[in-house]
Amino acid sequence: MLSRRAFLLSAIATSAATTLARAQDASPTVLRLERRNLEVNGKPASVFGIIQPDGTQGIVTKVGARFRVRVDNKIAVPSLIHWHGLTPPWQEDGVPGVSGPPIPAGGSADYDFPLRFGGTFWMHSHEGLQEQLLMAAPLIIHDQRDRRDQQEIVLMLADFSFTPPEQILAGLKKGGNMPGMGDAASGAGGTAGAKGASMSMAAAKPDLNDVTYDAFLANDRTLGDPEVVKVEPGGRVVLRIINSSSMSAFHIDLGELEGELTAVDGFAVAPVAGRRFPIAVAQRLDIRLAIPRGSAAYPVLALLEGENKQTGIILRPGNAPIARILDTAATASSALTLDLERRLRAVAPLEPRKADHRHTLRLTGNMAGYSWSLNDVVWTPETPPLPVAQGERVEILFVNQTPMPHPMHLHGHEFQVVEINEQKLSGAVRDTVLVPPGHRVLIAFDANNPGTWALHCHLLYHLATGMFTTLRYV
Ligand SMILES: [Cu+2]
Repeated sequence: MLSRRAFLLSAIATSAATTLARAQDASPTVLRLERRNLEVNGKPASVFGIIQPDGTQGIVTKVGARFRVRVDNKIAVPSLIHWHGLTPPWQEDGVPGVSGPPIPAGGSADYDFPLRFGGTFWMHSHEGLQEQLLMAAPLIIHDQRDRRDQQEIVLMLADFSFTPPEQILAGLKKGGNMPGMGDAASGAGGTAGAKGASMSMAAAKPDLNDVTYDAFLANDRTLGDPEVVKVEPGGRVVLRIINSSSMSAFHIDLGELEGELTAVDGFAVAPVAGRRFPIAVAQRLDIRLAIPRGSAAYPVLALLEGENKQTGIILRPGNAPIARILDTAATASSALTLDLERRLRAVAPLEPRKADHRHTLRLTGNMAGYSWSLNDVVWTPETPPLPVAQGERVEILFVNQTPMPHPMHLHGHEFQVVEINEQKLSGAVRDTVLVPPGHRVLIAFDANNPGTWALHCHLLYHLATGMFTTLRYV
């Protein structure tokens, strides 16, 4: 039996331990939704940010930890943040009107769930058009793949316009910015003549880049004043590239360096060596690089698909001289294809199993009014969710019947790409897949996270005008 003194000491120790545990419990990572100022093309720009009190953008954490976060809404309007690629309980998924109400101005919300897997993820507002104003940040989860001897470099890509997003959307609805669609009255770029020319090409060429942007940003900067990252000559680097653009896909161009793609959307793939890798909106790429022992600087560029615009950062070993790189390339890049997607092989594929259900989602749109849809249904909160049952292996077939590519994103579940144009494969596990015009992409996932989940095109103005649905199971 414990003496009274021993009992008291032990009780004090227990209570101290409990207090300590509570203190740790009681201190979630705080993320503030804030206004912040950037300089873009030499002009001031007011944008949003998701920032910790110490100035860190977003979060770096580790697998197995809990995602314990408090979001403080310090902007003047409601907002809600989605943890892109994570698998929280559905009420913490951050989609206004689907997972819960937005956080009012001045309000806050708490999140607490376990992190099942590591990798490169991101967070962004799912409220209105806030994502266009850069309400987005990295969400990096370290795991056993991370090595002490490699330098981690996050490269966040974004498209930027001085035109307010509501005005961009209004312009799109009037048909102004859409090549091959409607009049050019409100066009941010091009003359009526140029529009006429692109109209005649619309049938033959995919329609890319609905919106004409003022700048493309890499870690908030343009090539006029790029971020220069110090690297070790002979050192190892892992690039974590996040395409947080609202509407823009890129080709990553490593220039003289050959990289090794090791993960897409956070999930490991059998390594693919190369100098150029496509990245659709909302996707991520983890690319390993070996920095040579020379004395040259190495730009990592992102080339806008179908155009000659580019952005990027510079890797600088030692004091290597840095040459100015223009934000306009000599030639236009091509449209993104699924050539790489076809070659990707998941390191940890879904376990083989026959699907219980297959849903077909035709990607559809009415170009005249800039309204986008799934199976010709423009989503409203009354649209019935896709029926799914817990424990099922579910397949979703995306059939793109429009002349535009659509990056399709499923919330709350990782999926595997299992067929492209009726060709079976054990493709990448990921959360966002590109479906080019005329293509059919089949994904499979396990219904293991009950709730109501968003499934949508990640092009912001497509999502905002109806290319969205939900699935629900309990
Ligand atoms: Cu779309």
